[in-house]
Amino acid sequence: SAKLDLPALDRKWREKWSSEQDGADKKGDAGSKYILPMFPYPSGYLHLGHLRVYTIADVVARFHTLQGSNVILPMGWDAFGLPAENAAIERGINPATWTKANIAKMKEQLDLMNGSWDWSRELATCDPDFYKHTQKIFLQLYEKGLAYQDEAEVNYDPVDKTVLANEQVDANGFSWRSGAKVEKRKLKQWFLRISEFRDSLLKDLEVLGRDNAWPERVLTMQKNWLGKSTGATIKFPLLAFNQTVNAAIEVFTSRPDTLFGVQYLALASTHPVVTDLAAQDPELQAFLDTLPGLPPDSKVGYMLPHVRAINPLAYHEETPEATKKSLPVYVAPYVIGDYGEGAVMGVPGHDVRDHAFWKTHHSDEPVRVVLAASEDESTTAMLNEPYIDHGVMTEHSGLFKGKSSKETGDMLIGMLEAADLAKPVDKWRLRDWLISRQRYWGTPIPIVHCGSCGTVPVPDSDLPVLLPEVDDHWAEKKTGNPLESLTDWVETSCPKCGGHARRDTDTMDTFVDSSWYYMRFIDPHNKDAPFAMDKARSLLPVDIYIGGIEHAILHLLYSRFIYKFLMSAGEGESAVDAYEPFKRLITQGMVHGKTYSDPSTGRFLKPDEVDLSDPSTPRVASTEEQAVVSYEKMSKSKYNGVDPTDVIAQHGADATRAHMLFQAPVSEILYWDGDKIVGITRWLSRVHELVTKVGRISSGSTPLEYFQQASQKFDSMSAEEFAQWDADTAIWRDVQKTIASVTASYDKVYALNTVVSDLMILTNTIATNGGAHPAIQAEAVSALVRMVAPIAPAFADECWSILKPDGGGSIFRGGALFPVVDGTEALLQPRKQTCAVQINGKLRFAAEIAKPPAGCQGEMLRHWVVGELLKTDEGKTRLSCETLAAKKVIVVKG
Ligand code: ANZ
Ligand code: ZN
Repeated sequence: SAKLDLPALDRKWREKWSSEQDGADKKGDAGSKYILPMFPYPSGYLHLGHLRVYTIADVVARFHTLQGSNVILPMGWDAFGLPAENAAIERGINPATWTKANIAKMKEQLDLMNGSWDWSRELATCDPDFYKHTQKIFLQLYEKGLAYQDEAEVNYDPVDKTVLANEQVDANGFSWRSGAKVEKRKLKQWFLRISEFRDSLLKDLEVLGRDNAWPERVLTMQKNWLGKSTGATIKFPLLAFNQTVNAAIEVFTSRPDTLFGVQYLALASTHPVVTDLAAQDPELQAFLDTLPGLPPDSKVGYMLPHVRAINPLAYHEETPEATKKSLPVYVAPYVIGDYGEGAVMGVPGHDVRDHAFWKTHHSDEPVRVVLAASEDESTTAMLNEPYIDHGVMTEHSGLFKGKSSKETGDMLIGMLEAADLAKPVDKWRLRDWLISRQRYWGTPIPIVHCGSCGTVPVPDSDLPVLLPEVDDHWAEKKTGNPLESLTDWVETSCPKCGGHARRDTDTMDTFVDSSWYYMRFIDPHNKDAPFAMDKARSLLPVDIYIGGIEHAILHLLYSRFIYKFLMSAGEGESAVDAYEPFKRLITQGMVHGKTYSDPSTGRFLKPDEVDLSDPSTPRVASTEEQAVVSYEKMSKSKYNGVDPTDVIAQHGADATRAHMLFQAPVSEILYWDGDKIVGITRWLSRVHELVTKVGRISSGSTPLEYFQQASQKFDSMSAEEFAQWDADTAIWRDVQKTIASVTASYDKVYALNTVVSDLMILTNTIATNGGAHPAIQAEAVSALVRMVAPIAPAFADECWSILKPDGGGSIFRGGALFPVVDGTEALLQPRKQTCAVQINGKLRFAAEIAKPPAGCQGEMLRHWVVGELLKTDEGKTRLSCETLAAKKVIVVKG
């Protein structure tokens, strides 16, 4: 047959799809399915990583369409953010222009991949129609006390007079743009009170863990980020020679059982006691000045000269002497300022960081061990490693010696609590969400500041607060946040008193936009509200969410928070549902590219530096040495990037899609080797040959009816009829098996690579069983085409048009066309009968064999029986071909 021109099929069918009327669809009745890949940032070009996630999403969506679901598969743009602002500054244009042009380009590229995107729902977060509602959601949070202002530290560039994002500060603490040493400054910033939702954010992870709905890895990361830690705060009274120091320092510990082993205290550099003392201690101040830019695990420390602390257990007379000694107090950067109490009790014997710190500052003093795995372990040895597990208390623990450490911890807290020296508490690692950005390209915060009324929300009727337009030279003139210097925009009147007021000049973190965009997709044109609640109730949550593991923490956590807030609003305490935005989460792996390097220098080779004249042994062109081939993350510096539009232009979108899926399970790294696509093209050509061969044959009856009839005359089949039946069932058994496995792979396990391999095997079965009844072959090919369709949609529609010339157009608009297992299974099994085997007149065994057809007689029957016996377990062990060949075989019928 003529060579299959896959790119031409793409064009032909894309045109048909876009010209077909939506109304012509046969709607399935399997309910709605909302399938969503994480929306892209419009960087301006589509890479293979994009292509991978969007292929997975489209394949899953098309599968559900073919199963009769009303599928929602929207696409939009995560269009605000720093990269656009930077790119625009670099190019001397404004971010809006740059972003819009990128969206147009990427939309074109996305359309090349044969995706079934519902563009009628398209949105861009930088569009006022969208961010008006981002502002509304902010104000709803504000009303409930969940958006508030507080002081927070920012990176400040004193030359550009601007706040920098963390990514704009290099590893040594210098500004990426001005090169100035970045300062830490305290500024009033907006926060969202995500901490209010931490209990349900933690508890509902359990729901997401059921049936592997979310990957285990993501659940663990979410859990760690929330970081609930159970323990106690403990007071250490101070022996201070300085009046200004507080009477006690409080620490948070998760291991009160180690209290006997405390050998020092350590304070964060921002601890109030440190701040107080630094005012009178220039040496301490000098130490503090060296801290910025130090790695967080640095073990430097400064011992406060005039302060010592007392272990609260010292007041108990049974406490061992060692524990009664007063303790040095350090300032140490390994203590985090805003975790717990910003202070730790240092236990070198049982904590890794404390151990390292102690060894640095007290290398000649012993480490005290107060618990061990068992009671009789020596506790005096100089340990090289701390014992960090729970266990049994040892001799340094006074009265508690021999008790379990867990029990001891509880008892110690109880004891100290009675003396007001401790309190059991939970601490969370989760901080409130700082959303203020001192940047132009984001959603303006809809607040005005009035001298007499304070912070005033912009009234609903004045929304959106539009981002003021800037010209292409906006970035040349000013440094800093351009919003601050746009006087016309900043100066406004107070909505409350009408007096003079100033707009808030911060914009929101783009994670705010992406925390709710998936909700907007279900009601994208709603003018009054972010979305209608009844639509949300029927179409949310998202059934399947697909995206990169890099979003495993922040994006998903913020989305879960905002979803819980919006969906539970109004229901208050009575809300019992676990409100979760994404029922199922698939995290796709990265795409790595084929990379060549020079074995002698290790340098990556450019395409024209590689000699590929023998593709099996690539060589360094200049030296003819064999080049080293590896797969690496695609990047410009490794010359291993692949432009998906080139691949699609050459091989067609369908083959590209099938290849992407076939090469690796969705969650694993895909090692991209474009040379291998030809294997896929060959397979699709074989499918196409089968389609043209069976053409428009119709069986007139369903396979079920066909095999039912065959079953009725099974006992009287002639040998020829039986041979026919055998070929027919061989194909149909495989079709049935493949339908079951492929459906499960598409639907439950997302094993899309095995979908492709299963379908390849079925193709082979059909091609090698050319003797089957043409109608059965045709049915098998039809099922094959419908199973291939989600992966290779244009190709499948082409095949469908050959099989069903007046079937009403696209396979995807015909309702529930995905094949289902049809109940033939029992009919496809040959009838069995018991066959007793005698050898030399003695009964040796009996086995179940397939019943021979009626027309099978004489020599043919002997062959049949022997052949069937040799397929059975007993036959395999008790008979051998040689015995059978040597002896006379007599078949006694019945
Ligand atoms: C003494 C101790 C002994 C500790 C021991 C651990 C093991 P999680 O579970 O992550 O909450 N810690 C407390 N506040 C800190 C701060 N601001 N910066 C750095 N570390 C801090 O960790 C709780 C433990 O982290 C606490 O328990 C404390 O060290 C330390 F064998 O107290 B522990
Ligand atoms: Zn006012």
